[in-house]
Amino acid sequence: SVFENEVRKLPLPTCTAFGSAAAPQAIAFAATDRVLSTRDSATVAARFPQSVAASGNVVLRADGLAPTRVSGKRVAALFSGGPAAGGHNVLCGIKKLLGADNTLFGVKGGPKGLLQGKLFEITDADAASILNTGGFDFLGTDRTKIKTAEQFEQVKQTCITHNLDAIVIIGGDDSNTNAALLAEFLYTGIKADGSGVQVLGAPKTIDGDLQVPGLLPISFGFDTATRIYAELAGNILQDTRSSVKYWHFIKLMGRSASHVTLEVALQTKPAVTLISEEVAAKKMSLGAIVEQIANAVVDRYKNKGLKHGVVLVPEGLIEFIPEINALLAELNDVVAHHAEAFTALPAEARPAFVSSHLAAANATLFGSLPAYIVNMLLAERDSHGNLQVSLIPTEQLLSDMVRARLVATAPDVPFSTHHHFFGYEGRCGAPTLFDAAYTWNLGLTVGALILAGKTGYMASVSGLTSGGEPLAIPLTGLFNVERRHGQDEYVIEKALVRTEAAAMQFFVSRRAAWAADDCFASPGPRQLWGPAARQMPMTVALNEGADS
Ligand code: FBP
Repeated sequence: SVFENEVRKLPLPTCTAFGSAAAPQAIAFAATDRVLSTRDSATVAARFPQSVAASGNVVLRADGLAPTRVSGKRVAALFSGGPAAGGHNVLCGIKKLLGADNTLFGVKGGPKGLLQGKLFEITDADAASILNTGGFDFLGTDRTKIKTAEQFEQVKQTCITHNLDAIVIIGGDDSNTNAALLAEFLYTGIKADGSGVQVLGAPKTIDGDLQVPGLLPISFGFDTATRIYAELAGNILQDTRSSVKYWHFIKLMGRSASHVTLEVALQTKPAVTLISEEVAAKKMSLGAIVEQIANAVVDRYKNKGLKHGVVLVPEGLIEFIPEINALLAELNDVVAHHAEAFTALPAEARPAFVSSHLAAANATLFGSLPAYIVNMLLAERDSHGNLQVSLIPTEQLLSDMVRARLVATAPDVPFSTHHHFFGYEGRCGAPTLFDAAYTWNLGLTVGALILAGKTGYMASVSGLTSGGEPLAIPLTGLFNVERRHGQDEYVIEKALVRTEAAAMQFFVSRRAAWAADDCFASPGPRQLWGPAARQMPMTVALNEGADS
């Protein structure tokens, strides 16, 4: 189609480190003066001795073109977790850098496909057909966490069967943790000559919570998703200003951090935006949040006669409300301690059973929640132990509670509502120019790391406003140890919205004006050409020090 042809022609800026844009070449890497550490570095070094000894947790940067051409490498790449726009370009970048004298395989169906050895060779024609397309459908993806000894052996078997030299995991924080565990496990003794298999990561997630200050400004997929949500939210802001009768409650995806919601708020300026991290920092109760929204509804009506507005709700909010978090912690314990009795009960009997084991304050809060929330709080967690927040209708909960409050305190204020959840529609759109170029360069960086024989690193491109600089971040330098399900687990801490960060401060200084009257912006569809196409995410630009 015409659209497809035009998208294929999207200019993809290439970091100068790779030489010419038309024929990017392998690069050498050198140590920077940045050594990563966390509070648990000593424990991590003991668990990952080979990786830490090799990298010293030192960040690497490009150091000129590679002195010799490496050939004959066999590399397998997979997607892990939720889709994010630009994943296909990572594959194209790797393929381009590896060239015809190395082989790139795609792993079908995510980490599970790696366990099952579902590999196929990616050809130049494949790469040409997926360049600049959204989605992860070329390979597929899943959320299998590689954790048991048997699973690690299965991966080893796949490496041996396909004579692999390297594995690339394109994923978020949990997936990159898996990459580091595999890098250590496969460090030596896998191939006939006693050598190991390299494992590299690429930073993906629309949630934007995989960031390393000064080294990794954002994960890929965030820009595309937030521009799609901003277009949709902008359309609703324009609609409700036209029909002047509805309050729209919009839940925005982002499992934990509120980066997506903050970005969409900056792009569209709605009346009310909740930021989970601020709710936690200010220890706000559910009642206090409801009061804040209700006050905006009342003030807009009484001061300006406005019966409409938009409320942005981050998907992960519920877990950040301290009293709900405390309830969830006790709930998880109760369900774990009484697992047999709990699972034997029919679904409708479970809330009462759980409630009878809760402390009084938690039981009261639990009892005050509507059934549609209670059922989700008791629902099964995903394979990483996460509450499935995308299935919890927080937007409905808040609007129901605001309505109840208005009925009791301001019955004359009109309040008609609609509810939306923008999530899946943002993950697979054709990548923005930012994501297309970013992922292409991430792919080139991963390819260069493979040819340079590196393992246990996550690729990054920093200096996004000034041409881009390929970097390699040692994954072990990011790890902390967390106690989960009675065991120590190595985790990359999610980068949450920092309430003191420039982007948040920008929002805080303007939100009262956005609440008082209609000040919204409707940014329209994402642009592939022209000045708007070159705009980077506002949160990233502000946090990186761009002018407000
Ligand atoms: P990743 O962290 O794997 O990229 O996934 C992010 C996300 O889109 C979250 O925003 C959302 O909560 C979750 O995936 C939904 O998961 P699923 O696709 O399994 O419904």
